[in-house]
Amino acid sequence: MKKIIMATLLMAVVIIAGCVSQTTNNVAKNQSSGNAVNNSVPTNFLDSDKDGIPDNAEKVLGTDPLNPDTDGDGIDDKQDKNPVNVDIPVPESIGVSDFSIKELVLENNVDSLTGKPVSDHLEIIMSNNGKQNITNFEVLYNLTDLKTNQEQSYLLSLKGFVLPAGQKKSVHIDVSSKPDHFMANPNSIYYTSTNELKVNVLVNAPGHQAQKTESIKPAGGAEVAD
Ligand SMILES: [Ca+2]
Ligand SMILES: [Ca+2]
Ligand SMILES: [Ca+2]
Repeated sequence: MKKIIMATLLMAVVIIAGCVSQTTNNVAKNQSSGNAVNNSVPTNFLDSDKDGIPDNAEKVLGTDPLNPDTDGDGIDDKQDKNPVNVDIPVPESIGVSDFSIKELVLENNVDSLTGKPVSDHLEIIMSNNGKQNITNFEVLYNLTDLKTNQEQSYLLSLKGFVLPAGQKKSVHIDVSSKPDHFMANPNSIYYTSTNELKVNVLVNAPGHQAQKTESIKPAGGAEVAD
């Protein structure tokens, strides 16, 4: 039922956006017969990630305006019947048991260098107990709103992330572009819900035993650090 509602909502938003876009084009055509032509796209109809859904419609749908494939399952938002849920099977990687998840930090995050508070985000602290650096990580995480039972899931490839041999290091999933930070959907329930959330995480790395954990984010929303 959720899928049907989501698909219908998506279709309605896209149709409305399409009509408005057509109207905008017509205005531009009409203007072209005059002296002045304004080719700039009104802010309301910007489609930053070019997935066919305007940024403001993505906010209504709960998808990411800067990511054409919000949930990372390989199907772009406009074609995806369930754009905030990974619909493909994600098997657990198997192999050497050399890395572990030390902690899943969901709020009151702290900058590891300065010790100062930073905005709430999903942070996975991992440890490599082996003698080889580990790369090519992939993270699947599920968010469940424990009041409404709404669920979302996202698959992220941690390109460029290295977990050095014998060391501990954090992966940050947020809206920052710093090193070791990976893109979160700013319109996900992590940021939009103020209810208690359950977060499940699966971390895969080819040739290494997958690691899983879960934790609860207390009610109150994602606070921005001062
Ligand atoms: Ca878009
Ligand atoms: Ca998008
Ligand atoms: Ca998708």
